[in-house]
Amino acid sequence: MGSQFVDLNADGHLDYLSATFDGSPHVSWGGDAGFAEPVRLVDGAGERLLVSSYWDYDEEAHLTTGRAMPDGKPANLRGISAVAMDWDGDGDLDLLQGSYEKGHLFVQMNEGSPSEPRFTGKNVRVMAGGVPLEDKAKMTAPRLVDWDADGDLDLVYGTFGGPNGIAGVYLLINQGQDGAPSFAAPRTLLQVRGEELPTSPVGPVEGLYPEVTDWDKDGDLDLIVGGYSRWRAEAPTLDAEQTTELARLRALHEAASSASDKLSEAFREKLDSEEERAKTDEEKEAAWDRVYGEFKDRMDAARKARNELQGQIDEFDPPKKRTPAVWFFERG
Ligand SMILES: [Ca+2]
Ligand SMILES: [Ca+2]
Ligand SMILES: [Ca+2]
Ligand SMILES: [Ca+2]
Repeated sequence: MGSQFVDLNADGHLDYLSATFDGSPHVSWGGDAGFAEPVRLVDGAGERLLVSSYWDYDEEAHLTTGRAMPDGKPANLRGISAVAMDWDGDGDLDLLQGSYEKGHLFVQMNEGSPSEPRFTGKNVRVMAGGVPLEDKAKMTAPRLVDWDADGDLDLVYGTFGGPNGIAGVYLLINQGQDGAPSFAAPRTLLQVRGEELPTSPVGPVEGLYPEVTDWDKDGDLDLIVGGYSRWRAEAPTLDAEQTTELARLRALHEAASSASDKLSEAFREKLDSEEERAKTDEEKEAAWDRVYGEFKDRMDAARKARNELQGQIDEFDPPKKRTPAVWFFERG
């Protein structure tokens, strides 16, 4: 998430940088033939870059480590966004990582060269207004851009929101010197509460990822924000006949759901009993194929009948929806 096209190894080809829920930034190196398979970015010691918590593919478990933390202590903080920029102005790209939990930002310096990045393996906490940046709305998806056109990079970030906080996009103005950024306390660029459901996906209320660019080419920077909208289409006013029809559809839907559930149960029971008799993995697989083959058409038909009825009901009584989209916010 928080992905970026950037030439991370200064070879003239754009690379694709992205962090994921496994807790580490990944890069797809660009070349003449396009992009390579993504690989995890590593530090100078060859260890994967991360904040603290991560998914370990060998152990198949969520683990935490303090090795990259400023205080050396493991914490429940997973890096899910990453962006490269020259933080200290020495000509090579450094890395900013945002954590999902608590919405912190960490910077990790590159002590290699533009063409051979070598990251220190130690994260430094990003401060805002003299205190560590924290946002209870979770997730910081950062972007660095000269918002106030004074020649230095300012920081814009979006948050997740949801039940634990209000989602928004915030601005940290850089008040520091060249090569030593120092950010003021966050200013709100956009804040959404999502208390009332609109009748169309008019804007994002959750999981806000901002991009900053002069979209309408009028000379100032605007926001492009990806996220989720929660909405519900306006319910039509039903006459007596439609009200009766809705009740009839609901009864049919209930019956269809129950029939579909019973069929799934019967499938599961038969499968369990046949698998119990199977002695080898091959026999188990054959049992699955046999029982699934026996039930598949009927299960598909039952699901289809139920879904069609739901579609008819939705026209009378529109459901709540959560739609991902991208919105443009013009700078006022
Ligand atoms: Ca490159
Ligand atoms: Ca640098
Ligand atoms: Ca600036
Ligand atoms: Ca503009």
